[in-house]
This record gives sequence, C-alpha cells and structure tokens, in this order.
Amino acid sequence: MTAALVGAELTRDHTPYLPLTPDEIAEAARAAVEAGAAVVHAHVRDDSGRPTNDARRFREVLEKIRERCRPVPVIQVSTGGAVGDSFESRAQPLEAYPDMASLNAGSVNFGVGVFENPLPFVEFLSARMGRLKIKPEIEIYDLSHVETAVRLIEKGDVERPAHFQFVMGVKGGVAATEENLKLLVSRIPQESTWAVAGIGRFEFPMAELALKMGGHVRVGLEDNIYLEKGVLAKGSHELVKSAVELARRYGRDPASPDEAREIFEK
Ligand code: KMH
Ligand code: ZN
Repeated sequence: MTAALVGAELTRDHTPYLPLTPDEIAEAARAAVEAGAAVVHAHVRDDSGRPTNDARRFREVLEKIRERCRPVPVIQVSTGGAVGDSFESRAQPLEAYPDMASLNAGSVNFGVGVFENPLPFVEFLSARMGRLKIKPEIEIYDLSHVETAVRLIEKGDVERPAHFQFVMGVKGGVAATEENLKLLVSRIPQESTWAVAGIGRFEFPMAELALKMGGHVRVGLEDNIYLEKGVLAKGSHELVKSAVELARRYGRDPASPDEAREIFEK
C-alpha cells in the first residue's frame, strides 16, 4: 500500500488537511505508516506552501520521515513535480537519495495543462536512477506509456522486475475502467509488479479492482481528498485505513515496509 501524501496540485483551499511543512509531511507519513502504508510517495513544498523540487527540502523531509516513522517506510520521491516545472528541477529530488522515485513514462494532457515527459528526459532519469540505485516506479497515464516502458526494460535501462503504477482517471489520461486496467496489466512484462492510483472518485473502485486482480494499491490526498461523498479525509492515513479494510475483505494483508522491499526485489 502506497500513500501519496501531498502532491503538487492541491492547496489548503482544496482541503485544510493538506500537509505542507516538513514536519507536517513527516507526521502525515507517520500516520499513514501506522495505518498500514508500506511506501510513501513524497512531494514537498517551500516555506510559502508552493510545490518545490529543491533537493535540500527533499533531504530535510526524508530525514524527518526516517526519524519519525516506525517501521521506516519505503520512501519514493516524485520526479513529476508540478505541470510546467523544468526538467532540470524535476531531477533534483534524486539527490536526496530516496529508495524509489517516480518515472513518468510519457507525456499526457493533465487537466488544462500538459505534463511533459519526452523520451530523452525519461531515459535520462532512468539512467540516473540506475546509477544511484534508486528503484523507479514507472507511472503510466496512457497505453502508449506502457509501450515506452517495455522498450526501456527490454533495453536494460530499467531493471527487472519493474514496478508500474497505473494512474487512472486523470483528466486527459486513461479512463479508470476495468477494461482499461486489464489491458494495461496484460501489456507489462510478466514478472513485473503493479499498483493502481485511481484519481478522485475513482480511488476506491480502482483500489478494489486492483485488490481483486492481485495488484497493489495507492491512495492518499494527492489523488483524492474525500473519504466518502462530501466527507473530507482528515489526512492520507484515513484513506489508507479504509483501503486496508477493503484489502482485508479480499483476504489481502497489507505488506510491511520490509515485505514491500522484498516484493520489489523478487
Ligand atoms: N504532479 C503531476 C503533474 C509524479 O509524482 O511523478 C505529476 C505527478 C507524478 O505527481
Ligand atoms: Zn506525485
């Protein structure tokens, strides 16, 4: 189970429960891990609460997460940043030496903007992650991104077993449907691991499908701020707790961080 704690698109106008400072983000991680998350997907904010890719701020947040969480989760930084961020700045979080980092496999319309991930940048990031021994989480927003990722894996640019995150329901990306998820899963190398991040109201229906199909799950405020219709989640931990309950209904026990490390290495 992955908790996406903050993202780059939300503000306190969307939800007052959004963690912004390093202490708040570390506390959100602690609560999410206590609720059953094994992986935290981290973006960070500057002193005015705006998204930043600053390596020093990432280092500070990662240090606090490692200090505060027991057990210490697998820490994944974002190289997606916010729509419109420069490629140079988006590579900065790798300098905070996380366990994992997102690797967005292709460009996509993202709401009214364009989330740009041209192939040379994807290749640059995957090479840098390889050198720094950072495990990529390949983020997929559309079918063509899978084809790109498979080419990278076949070339040896991304090590096997690769881990995929299907981000479904972004306005401009692949729709969050069972048919689409089955198609995406059918296209990845057989030894790969995969998870689904359903956006907005698709978070729990897609989590349920992933659980049924043997996949993993991402929830958190970055993707969805509502625990149920009209009820704001008081933090990502409430969404994790709900997803854990759902998992148990399907006989799936959430992995501990150490178990997650083993799953990624198998
Ligand atoms: N903020 C989105 C444009 C990632 O973390 O790698 C991209 C994003 C993906 O959040
Ligand atoms: Zn993200």
